[in-house]
Amino acid sequence: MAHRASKVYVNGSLVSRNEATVSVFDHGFLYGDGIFEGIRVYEGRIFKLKEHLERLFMSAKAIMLTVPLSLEEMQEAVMETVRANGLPDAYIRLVVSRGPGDLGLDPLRCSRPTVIIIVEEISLYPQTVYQNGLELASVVVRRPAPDALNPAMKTLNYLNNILAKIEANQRGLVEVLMLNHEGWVVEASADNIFLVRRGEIVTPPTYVGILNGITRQVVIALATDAGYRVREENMTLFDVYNADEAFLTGTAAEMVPVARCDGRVIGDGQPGPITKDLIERFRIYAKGEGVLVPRLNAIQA
Ligand code: PXG
Repeated sequence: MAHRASKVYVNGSLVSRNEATVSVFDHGFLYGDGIFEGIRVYEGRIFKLKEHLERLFMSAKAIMLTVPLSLEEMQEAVMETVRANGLPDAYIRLVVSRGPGDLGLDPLRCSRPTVIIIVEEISLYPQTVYQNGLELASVVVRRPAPDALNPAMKTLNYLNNILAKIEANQRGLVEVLMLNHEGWVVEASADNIFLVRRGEIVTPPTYVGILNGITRQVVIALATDAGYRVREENMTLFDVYNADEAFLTGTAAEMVPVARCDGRVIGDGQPGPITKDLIERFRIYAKGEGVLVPRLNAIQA
C-alpha cells in the first residue's frame, strides 16, 4: 500500500495531520480536563465500539462534561474517521476535552468541548513478550483512591499512570503493577491484571479503584463461557508472587502473559495453559466481533 495521508477528526472536520491542532487555552491541555478512549480495529471491524462509547459517556457524566454529539453521532464520526484512514487494523484514540476557556480552573468558562478522533497503526509490545511473558515490578506510586480521582473514569489526567511508567522505564520494564493506598493490587499502568490459582481465574474488583477495562470484561465473559470459574477478589503482592499463572489485559496489549513480578518467578515462568487457552479464544473472538466499517476495503483498493 502506498503511503497514506492520515486524516484526523477535529470538531466535525477531517483534516490532515499537521492541520489537526487545538487551542493552548483548551482545558484538556491546561488542566487535563477531559476524557478519552482507546479502541481497536481488527480486519475492518471496530472492536466493542458501543461498549467504549458507553464508557466514554459514563466518564463524561462523572466529570459533568456534555459531549456535543449523541452516542450514535459519535459512533458515525468514529466510523467515518476509520474509513477516511483506510486502515483495516488500527488503534483509535477518541478524546473529548472541556474545550477552550480562560486561565482559571472553572469549567463553566469553557464554551464548547473539543472532540478529536485519531486513527493510527497499532504498536504492540515486542512479540517476545507474548511468547515468553513479561516481567513486572510493583511501583512506589499508588493508584488514587476512588474518592480522590476515581480510576473508573478514563480522564486526560493520566499523570498517575505516567509516574508509574517512569518507574517502569527506570527499571527497563514495559509495564508495572500498581497498588492502591491500602496495599491491594489494583492494575498495571495501562492494563488490568488477572491471576490463575488452582484452575480458577481471579481479578481485582472494580471498587478497589481500577479502570473497568473493556478487554477485562471480554476476558471475564470468554473465560466464563469456556467453563472457567472467574472471581473478582482483592489480591496482595503475595497472591501475585504465588499465582500459578498471571496475565494482563488491555486494548493495545490485548492479553499478555506475566512471567515474573518483583524478581519472583510466577508458576514455572512460562505462559501457563489457561493463559494460552484464553489468549487463543480472545484472538478468535476479536477477529469475528465488532462493528464492520462499510466501504473501508473499497477505499484501500
Ligand atoms: N487500566 C488502565 C489504567 C488503562 O489505562 C486499561 C486498564 C485497560 O482497559 P481496556 O478498556 O483498554 O481494556 C487501561 C487502558 C495504550 C493505552 O496505548 C491504554 C490505555 C490508556 C492509554 C494508553 O496502551 N488504557
